[in-house]
Amino acid sequence: MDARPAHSWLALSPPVAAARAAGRPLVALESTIIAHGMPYPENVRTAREVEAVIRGLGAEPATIALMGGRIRIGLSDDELELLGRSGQAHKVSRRDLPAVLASGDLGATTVAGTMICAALAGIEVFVTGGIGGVHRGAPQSFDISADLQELARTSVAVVCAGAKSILDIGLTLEYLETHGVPVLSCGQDNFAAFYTRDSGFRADYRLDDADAQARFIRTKWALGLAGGVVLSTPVPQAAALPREEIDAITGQALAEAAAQHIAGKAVTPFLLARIKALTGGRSLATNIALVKHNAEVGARLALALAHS
Ligand code: PSU
Ligand code: MN
Repeated sequence: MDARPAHSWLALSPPVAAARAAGRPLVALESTIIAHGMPYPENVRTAREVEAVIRGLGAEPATIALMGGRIRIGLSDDELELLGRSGQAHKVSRRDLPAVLASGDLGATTVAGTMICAALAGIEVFVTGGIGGVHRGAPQSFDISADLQELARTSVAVVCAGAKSILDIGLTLEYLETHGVPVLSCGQDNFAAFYTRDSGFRADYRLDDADAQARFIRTKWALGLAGGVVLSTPVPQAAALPREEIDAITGQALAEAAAQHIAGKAVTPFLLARIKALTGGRSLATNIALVKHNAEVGARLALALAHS
């Protein structure tokens, strides 16, 4: 039997197909943030607003999810709604992709899962909230997000607001360095820390200008250096949370996760939900603001890459 080509699983939405035909750049968006990262209905509303930000700047958003045994590149409003409210979507990283595609189940792709699908569809830029990373206590738990391995191997630029302080940001950056993943920062010297602007760790290179970011990325890939690039940009000042508050709440959420023996893929969604509850919902407003800002940076990068 001939092997079925990977691209035969892809299904482009009509707007994505039209944008591609017209030569308009695409920006991939993940769906775990919708299905597992935010509550309904804010998740669906945010997903639509993020898409609108990208369209407003002249690029086309392509939210990626698994539905009916296909890798869907671009979702309709009804499909975003289904993903956001069903509560049934699997969280799909590299490991889970074959199982969920073969079963035909609903799947929400993580950063790793979305990178794989974006690369298959030839999309170079992907906007998310925060990347997964090395969890605190990883020397004992071995909990290192598959996002980092994917960044090492799959050639997609990932725009994010850094990584959350639920992670060990220092070890996350060490891991990325070991695997040759460049960490660029836009707007400041340091890597961002999701709810707060400054992680206290320097990014590898600061490139504020989209054309300079595009030149960097093109140079990497032209050299045959496969793999991703992280582009970190801080949450807008007005939406940032105070660092002391988020540190204290993060500590409490981590202690609760340990006490309840939360493990594996449930860890990140558990911590996000607890942080939201412990901040009285303010972390959600911050999360929404930073994703929309990331979408602006990502759309500008996609436009710059298109004419580079
Ligand atoms: N960070 C967030 N919100 C999220 C995630 C990360 O601020 O929703 C999701 C992303 O999809 C990321 C995934 O790829 O969590 C990482 O999960 P894990 O730590 O299980 O690899
Ligand atoms: Mn994990």
